[in-house]
Amino acid sequence: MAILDIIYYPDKRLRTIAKPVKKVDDDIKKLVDDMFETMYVAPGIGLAATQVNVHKQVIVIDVSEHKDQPLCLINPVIIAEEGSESSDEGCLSVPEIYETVQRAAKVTVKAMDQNGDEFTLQADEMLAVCIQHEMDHLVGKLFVDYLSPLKLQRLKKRLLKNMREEQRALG
Ligand code: GNR
Ligand code: NI
Repeated sequence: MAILDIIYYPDKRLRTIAKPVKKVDDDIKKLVDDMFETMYVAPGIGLAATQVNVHKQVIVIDVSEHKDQPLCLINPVIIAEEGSESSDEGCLSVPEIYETVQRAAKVTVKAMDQNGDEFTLQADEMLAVCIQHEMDHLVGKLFVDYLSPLKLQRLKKRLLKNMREEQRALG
């Protein structure tokens, strides 16, 4: 296994549209393993292939408390959604920034797992948020895209400040 490099906003590569996976072969299985390792090390509750600069429709998620419920979604499609809910979101590609985002409260998603088997999953709460957040990555969308222009401007200033502080800390 290997830990993959995560790319950071405003990197244009995060805007790439991911392509469907044609066949869940050994290369895809290795990608999934590496993405799980990268997500657990980060640590994060989800990771989209887009974030490691692989533009295929592959997502890994684990929202469990003990990090023992890995979930892989390949070529995911939302087939039903219900309600709406606001929650605070963060993103490994936008470090240390948390903002409130409104999304569907419940989603039903159809996807393939890491063995290429199709499954349907009903999700609510954190899992529903995470699935929608990760599926956005696959179409080049980030949670910051939902913010008002004023909030986005403030966020950019904060990011610049964080970057400068990090540079200073590195000497
Ligand atoms: O680790 C993550 N936490 C998180 C918190 C609230 C809403 C969404 C997320 S996903 C994020 C990992 C990530 O960036 N996935 O793309
Ligand atoms: Ni993210």
